[in-house]
Amino acid sequence: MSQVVANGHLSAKAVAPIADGQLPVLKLDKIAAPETQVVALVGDGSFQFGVQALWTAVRYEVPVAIIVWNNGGYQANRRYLHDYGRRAAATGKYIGVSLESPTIDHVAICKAYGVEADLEWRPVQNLLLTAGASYLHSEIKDKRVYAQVCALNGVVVCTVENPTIKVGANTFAQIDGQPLPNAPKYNLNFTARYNVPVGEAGRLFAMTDWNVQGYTNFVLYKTKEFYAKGAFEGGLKLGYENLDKGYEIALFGRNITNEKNLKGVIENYMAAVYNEPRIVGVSFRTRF
Ligand SMILES: Cc1ncc(C[n+]2csc(CCOP(=O)(O)OP(=O)(O)O)c2C)c(N)n1
Repeated sequence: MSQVVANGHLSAKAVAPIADGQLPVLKLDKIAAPETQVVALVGDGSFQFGVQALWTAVRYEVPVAIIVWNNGGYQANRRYLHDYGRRAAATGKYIGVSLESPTIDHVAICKAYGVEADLEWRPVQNLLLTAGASYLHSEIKDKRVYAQVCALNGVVVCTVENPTIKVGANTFAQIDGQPLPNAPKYNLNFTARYNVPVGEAGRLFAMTDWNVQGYTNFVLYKTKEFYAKGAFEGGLKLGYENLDKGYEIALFGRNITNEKNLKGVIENYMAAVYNEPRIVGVSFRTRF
């Protein structure tokens, strides 16, 4: 189930209190109904009124999506100013309603709060570029916490870089300062899609997608073996889509550069789990 929350500033006439659509309210909606997918559609002006809610959302891991409608100003107020006394209309000076010079970099704001950020750009017709970034810093802060390390029949089999202690036959590493396992430090995504219209409802398309993952540790302790850094994977899809009839046929490739990326480990056996090798295939998708 999904629910879209609009904030009422879609037209200049709908001057609902900004608070109705403010980010803190959305966050509360999500906490009250965790099974509901909450999406904030928020003007760039309104976004500024509750931007600090991003911090709370990240701290308490409240998953809301936020779409910022960016018209570079408080358009509703500009409209009022235009009508009010007609002075602004006569002079062309609309004071206090611009959000430009400096331009606000919303993606950078989100990154600063530790939120995932996405950017969509259509530089020319039929070409869509998207970029996404997320950053995550996790750190265990407790000198008293230890984790059992890779060992087979009492013999340590990997190269542990934390201080260790032995308790009976088992070896434990002190993991103070370590990041959480399987939590990439950052994720970068990039996609590009180009459409060539064919007739009324058809289009040929070419698309590519790329993902790069920052340092990812697969266990609780630090080793020379059990981590990945800068792993990347790319995909390619060439196809035809008919929007009227609702089908798509495509030739696709996954992991097209055939990267071998470590995805997980079986510690005691020093065994590695890798990603899928390059896959090339044909796909057909339709709607019923
Ligand atoms: C809490 C609160 N403060 C101030 C206002 C006055 N106000 C109404 S609309 C608006 C600007 C909204 O700007 P934006 O979200 O960018 O939407 P736009 O009008 O540009 O579409 C302001 C400041 C309000 N409605 N509520």
